[in-house]
Amino acid sequence: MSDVKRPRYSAWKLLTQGFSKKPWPKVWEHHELQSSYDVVIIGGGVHGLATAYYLARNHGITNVAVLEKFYIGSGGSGRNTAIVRSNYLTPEGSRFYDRSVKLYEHLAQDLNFNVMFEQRGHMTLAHSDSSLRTMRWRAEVNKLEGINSEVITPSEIKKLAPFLDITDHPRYPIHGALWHPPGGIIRHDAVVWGYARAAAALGTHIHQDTELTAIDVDSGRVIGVQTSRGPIATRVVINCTAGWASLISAMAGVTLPITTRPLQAAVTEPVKKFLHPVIVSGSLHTYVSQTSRGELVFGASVDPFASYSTRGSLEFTTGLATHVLELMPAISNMRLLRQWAGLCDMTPDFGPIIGPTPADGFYVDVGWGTYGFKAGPVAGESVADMIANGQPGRLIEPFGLDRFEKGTLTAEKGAAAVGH
Ligand code: PYC
Repeated sequence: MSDVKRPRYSAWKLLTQGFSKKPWPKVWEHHELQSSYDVVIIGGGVHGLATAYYLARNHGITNVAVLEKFYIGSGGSGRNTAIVRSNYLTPEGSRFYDRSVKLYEHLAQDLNFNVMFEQRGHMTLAHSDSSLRTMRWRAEVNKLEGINSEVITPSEIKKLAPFLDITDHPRYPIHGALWHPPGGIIRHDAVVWGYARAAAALGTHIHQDTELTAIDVDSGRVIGVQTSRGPIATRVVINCTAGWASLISAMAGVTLPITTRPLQAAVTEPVKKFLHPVIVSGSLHTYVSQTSRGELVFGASVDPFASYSTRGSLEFTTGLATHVLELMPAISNMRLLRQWAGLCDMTPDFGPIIGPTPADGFYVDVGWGTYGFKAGPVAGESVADMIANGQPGRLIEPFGLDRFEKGTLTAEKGAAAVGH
C-alpha cells in the first residue's frame, strides 16, 4: 500500500490554514467533461464514489467519470440513518456485509478522513418466541461466518440499555435480543466526502450537476452516454444509483425487478447521552440510535406504496411516535426537529442486484432497498474487481441479475432493520 497516492493533510497544515486568511484549498477540482472515459459511473453516492476509488487504488483504472445529477451524497447516501452492521440471515448476506464492516473499520485510516465510525453495538429486540427463534437462527449463521453475534437475555439487555423495560408490563414484552457488538453508526456524509476526496486525488473526475439523459447502445453493446453537459464515449457504464436504478437501466434496454418505495426517518432535539447501542424492534417497526450530538435518530419500515416522493408525512410521524413510546415512554416530551425520506429500490428477495446485464458493457450495482449505505465499501470494492477482472467475484456472485431467471433468489429476511 505504500505506493498508493493519497491526499495528505497534516494536523499542522490544518491548523495554519485555519488561522490564515487564505481560502481553503478545493478538495477536488472541477473538470470539463471529457469526450471519452474508460469507465462512466452513474451516481455520486457512496457506491459510485467507492467504486471509483477502488478502481483507481486497487486496479490503477483512473480515466473514470462519476456523474451526479445534483451534488454528491444528495440521494440515499445522505438520507439513511447511518447504521452499519452485518448480522444478516443468509450466509451470502452475512459474509458480504461483514466485508463492508471490516472496510468501514479501517476507512478513516485508509482515506485519511475522519468518518466517525462508532461501533457501539446493534441490538435487535425479540418480543415473541417466534422472533427469538429467528434471532437464534441469525446468530448461528453469523457465527459460522465468523461474525460476532449472539442472543442475549433480558437482564443482559438491561445492562446494555438500562432505560428499556424488561418486565412483563409493556404490551410487547422483551423476550431477548440479537446482540451484534461490531454494529454501530457512522457519519454518512463524511463517508461520501472521504471517498470523493480520495478518488479525485487518484484521478477520478467527479461531475456534479450532470444528469444522464441517455445510454447509447449499438448492436447490444454500450458505446457511450448522453448527459446534460454533452455526450461521452465509453464502453463501460456502471449504474450505481438508488431510487432511479430502474429508470436508468431502462435507458440501456435493461428491465429490473425493482419497485421504488420511500423510507422515512426523523430526528429529535439533542439531549444528554443515555443511549449507547443501536436499538431495533421489528414488532414495533422502529429503530433508534443517539448521535454523538445527542439527537435521537428514528426510522421505520418503508412506506407501503411505490412512490418517488422524498417528503415526510404526518402519518409516519404519528405511527412512529406511537411505536417509539411503547418502547421508551420516558421520551414523550422530546421534540422532533426534522423528518425526511429516502428512496429505496426494493427487489423481490431483499437482495441487491450487482453484476453484468444483457447490454454488453452495462453493469448494475442497484436494488439496495434499505441496506445500501452499509454496503457501500464492499460494493465499491467488488464492482471495481469485477470491472478489472471481467467477472463477478465470490462475494457478489449470488446477487446477479440472472438469479431472477434461474430462480436462485436469496431470501434475505434479515435485510431491513424492520418490516420484513
Ligand atoms: O438494515 O440496519 C438496517 C437499516 C437501518 C435503517 C434501514 N435499514
